[in-house]
Amino acid sequence: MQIVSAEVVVTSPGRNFVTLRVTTEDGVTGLGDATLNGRELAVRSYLDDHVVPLLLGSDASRIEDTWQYLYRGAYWRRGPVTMAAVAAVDTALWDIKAKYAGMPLYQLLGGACRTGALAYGHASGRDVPELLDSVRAHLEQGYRAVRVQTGIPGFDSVYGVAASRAGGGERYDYEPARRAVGPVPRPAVETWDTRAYLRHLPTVFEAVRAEFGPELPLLHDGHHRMTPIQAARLGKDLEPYDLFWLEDATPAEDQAALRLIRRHTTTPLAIGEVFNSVHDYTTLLSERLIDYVRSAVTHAGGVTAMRKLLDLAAVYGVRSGMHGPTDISPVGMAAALHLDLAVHNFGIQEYMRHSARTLEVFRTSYRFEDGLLHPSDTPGLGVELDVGAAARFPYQQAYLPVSRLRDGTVHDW
Ligand code: CS2
Ligand code: MG
Repeated sequence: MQIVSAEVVVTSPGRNFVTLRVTTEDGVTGLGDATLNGRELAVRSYLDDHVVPLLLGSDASRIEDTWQYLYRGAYWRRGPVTMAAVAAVDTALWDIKAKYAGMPLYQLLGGACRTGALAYGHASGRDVPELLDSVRAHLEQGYRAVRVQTGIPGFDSVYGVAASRAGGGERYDYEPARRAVGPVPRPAVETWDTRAYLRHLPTVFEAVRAEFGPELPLLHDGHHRMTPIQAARLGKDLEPYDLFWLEDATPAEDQAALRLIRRHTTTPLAIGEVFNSVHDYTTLLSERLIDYVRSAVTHAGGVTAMRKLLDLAAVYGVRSGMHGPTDISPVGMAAALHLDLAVHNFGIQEYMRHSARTLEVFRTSYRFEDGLLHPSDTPGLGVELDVGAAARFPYQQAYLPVSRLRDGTVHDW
């Protein structure tokens, strides 16, 4: 199972993606997602300049050993660029192993624990009536759980809120990365005020529960914008609306801060989309300060590392809620779905559908039916990359926005 080639494909079919394609001497190929929103070319360089040369001639079947070689062997470990690169190699090797075995990846991971993975989609509106329409549209598309984000009176643009209904139709697509334009391209700047947000949000959930009743699982993303005491207050204020989770209430690299939030509220907490290692979670898990782990295969070191993280989470009764916005490519999404099926402590899977253009480049076989996602039984991950189609969409520089308070101070976005 010797690796004879590995190439990094950067493509922009509507948004940027970085994909690693590894080929063995038998012509079997494996794919890994290495997309890091707004920093794509740094991962491409890490792979092209430092990882691909090490892969050539090595044995594709040695997945754990390759992971340790790239992680421990580099001496400089962790960090989003490194771990996205390691993740891509790891995922590609699992894809290859499953193809050699003639099995869908979830079978190699122990087989299915459930019939499908409950998915949530992103409902949003610039105001409450538009949000209610968006929730309705998601239910019509088959979603059985929705994330709720709205505009705040007095603010032009708020995290998680689509600027308009795409094409005037029923889709409400939210894509935070924006194409950089101008002679010195810079990220867009958004204005933020946490107090205005804290006042407004409970009224939004009141309206959504009044319209859709108590059953529908509702989620919300605070996107790292609160202090611990503000998050504690929001968690308490939202208790009557029975959230499935409140995500990223604080910038959680300060793990101990979660003790304060936890002391004050029973609203379930989800954290970790920007983490890239199990070590980012040790206090959060061992002290049971969170309920859901938000890491993605793409950013946390691949299938190998994600499986270990979820197994550790299971010891503390914490469940999965893998990150799945459009910046997780269809390859990263497929890898997540195989794990979703195979781990016992699955919670929910975020699923923002990719655009038709993206799906021209990535030929997927997973399905979304009755609110559940299903990886296919195709051997491997079940995704193929059309390299010719990818070449038609060259990389376009794009950045996530930056937040500033009204006085100009940079704030967490
Ligand atoms: C988000 C993402 O899906 C989520 O929960 O927080 O949309 C996030 O903003 C992007 O992945 C950033 O790249
Ligand atoms: Mg999030």
